[in-house]
Amino acid sequence: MVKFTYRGLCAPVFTVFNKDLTVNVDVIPEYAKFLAGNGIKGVLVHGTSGEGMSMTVTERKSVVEEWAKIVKTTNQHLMVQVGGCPLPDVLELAKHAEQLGVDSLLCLPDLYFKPTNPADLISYLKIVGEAAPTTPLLYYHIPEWTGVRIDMADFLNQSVGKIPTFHGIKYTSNDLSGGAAALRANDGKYAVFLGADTLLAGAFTMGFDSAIATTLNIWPQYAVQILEAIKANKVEEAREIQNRLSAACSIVTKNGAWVPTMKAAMNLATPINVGHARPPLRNLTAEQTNEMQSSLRAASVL
Ligand SMILES: *[C@@H]1O[C@H](CO)[C@@H](O)[C@H](O)[C@H]1NC(C)=O
Ligand SMILES: CC(=O)N[C@H]1CO[C@H](CO)[C@@H](O)[C@@H]1O
Repeated sequence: MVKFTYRGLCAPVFTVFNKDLTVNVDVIPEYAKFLAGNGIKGVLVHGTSGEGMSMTVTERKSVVEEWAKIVKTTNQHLMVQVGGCPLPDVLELAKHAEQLGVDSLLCLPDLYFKPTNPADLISYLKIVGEAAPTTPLLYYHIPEWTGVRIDMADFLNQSVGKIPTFHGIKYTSNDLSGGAAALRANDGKYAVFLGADTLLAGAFTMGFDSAIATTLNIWPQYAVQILEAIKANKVEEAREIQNRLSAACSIVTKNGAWVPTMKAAMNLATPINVGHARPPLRNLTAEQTNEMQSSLRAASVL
């Protein structure tokens, strides 16, 4: 029986691209140490923030190899997203990750032949799980981007006993009611990682204990403080920090898509330069980046 005990915060790391948009793996050790130094005990590689779906299999492997090396030093939990490409590639990435000894796998649904009901999704994840039989597997629910709108509580209940390595989901949706139902599925035995930066305080209040949020790269202290405040029943404090973080998110995302704007914010706010996003994502103009910088300063988050 494959165990999965990791709970808490996990940073969905960006892939660092050079100026010519080739992958840069040399920054990874410094990036891992920066996060570890800020209290981040887990990382997710090749999620949405990591642009895994914009990379070749070879590139994805090279990034995972570097993270697998450095987490041996930083003792961070290493979760790797292996989906979002043709199933044979998904299986190859899952096997590769398992061989490197990563701590868990996260998997998107097929993005073209989408599952339309829990049974379809369970049979897909079963195939993925069989490719990495000793590594815990989680499903990546992000309906706004995948268009896969399967009810998570229903899916989780139906999945019980069907996929030996299956342990939970990343729940990226603003529907907290559906998230709370997912927490209660299977008598609360599955891990449910919230993936919504602006809902941390609300979700932690409702019983979530785990999150994978992009801003953990940029302002790791905020989510850490929100979680601690809720655990200590300091609701006002949690709300105040959440408001500051949510205000920062609206400034950052004002002039573009989530990933390129968040990468620009990371470059402004931290010593780590993650470069630009790959097409089809469009990065910001110099004027937009300057405006972001002055607005973040005015909001006292830079
Ligand atoms: C899932 O199972 C839990 C019990 O483990 C139950 O309370 C809940 O109603 C079920 N939800 C759905 C949507 O089937
Ligand atoms: C609009 C803009 O700033 N585009 C830039 C995005 O990033 C690439 C790669 O660094 C640049 O070449 C573009 O000029």
